[in-house]
Amino acid sequence: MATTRRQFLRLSALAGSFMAFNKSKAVELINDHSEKVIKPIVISTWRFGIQANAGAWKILSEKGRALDAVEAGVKITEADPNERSVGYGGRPDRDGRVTLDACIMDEFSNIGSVACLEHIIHPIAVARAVMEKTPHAMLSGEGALAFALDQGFKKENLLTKTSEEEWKAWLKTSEYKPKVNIENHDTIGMLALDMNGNLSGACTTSGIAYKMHGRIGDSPIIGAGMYVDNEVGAAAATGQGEEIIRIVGSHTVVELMRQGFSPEESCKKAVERILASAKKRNKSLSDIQIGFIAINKKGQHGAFCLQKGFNYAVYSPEINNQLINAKNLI
Ligand code: SD4
Repeated sequence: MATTRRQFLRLSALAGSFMAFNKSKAVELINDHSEKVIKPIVISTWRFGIQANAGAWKILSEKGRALDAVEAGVKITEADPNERSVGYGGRPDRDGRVTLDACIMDEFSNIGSVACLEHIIHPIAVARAVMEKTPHAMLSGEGALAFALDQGFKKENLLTKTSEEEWKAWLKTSEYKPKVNIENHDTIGMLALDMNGNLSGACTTSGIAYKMHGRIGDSPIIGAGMYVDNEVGAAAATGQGEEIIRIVGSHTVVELMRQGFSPEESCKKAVERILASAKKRNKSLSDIQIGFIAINKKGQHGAFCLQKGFNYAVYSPEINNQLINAKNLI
């Protein structure tokens, strides 16, 4: 009942601002008396989310912490050389260097992140070490690598033969035109709600293929690539980082859930905002993808994307690790 009352009070406060809230949504919220919480639950981006979710589920189903689950889950994708967009085997930048971005956030709003990190197979674990062992939130480039080595992480070559050959072929034209849903689907974002009702999230990527060296996407930026508010919900993003950063995408999704919108509606509104912003700048988004995933405190989940082709994996007591196609805007 407490939640419902709080929602009602929030609605009353928002009523003055009819721009911010529509009436039918308010009615729907006031009628939402369900106290049912679906937990544990883990969701993650793209088809590789299935394998990653399975790893996270082992921890969640044994009453483990969401933070441990999301770290363990995305590590599976990071270590897989056949996933050409995350960690080991990821496509390099235009100089042939595999540079990794990752961030992690827990239920206490502890945050850790690494950007443009090279040679470390598990950037998410380095991000967690930044969170737990330094007074900082983000480390980048050489500093991040030095910190990782100091923490005992092993220096490795992450450029696989396949990635190197493809990059050399790309160099012949050096045409920078990422293919929607192929070179572009470069990120695993994972969100979990554990048996204690706590949320955490992780996000890790090799970024956009053949990017400029030093380019950092949305994925290591807390609030852009991923965000958790243990009172409300969590969100993660995938797709063209430059557009996601512009609206601080994942934070926007969480704030929309705070206003009472469902996870899917919140993701949709964030995608709409990106499209509206591009229109103002006369920029076409026809050749890029944007996707958001979100869960709220009740364990409800949702996603939305700019164009067809984005899916996400859900593992909960109700859904046995399945891929769901997100709805698209254009
Ligand atoms: C980036 N958002 O570096 C990442 C890439 C990605 O699907 O997720 N692509 O911009």
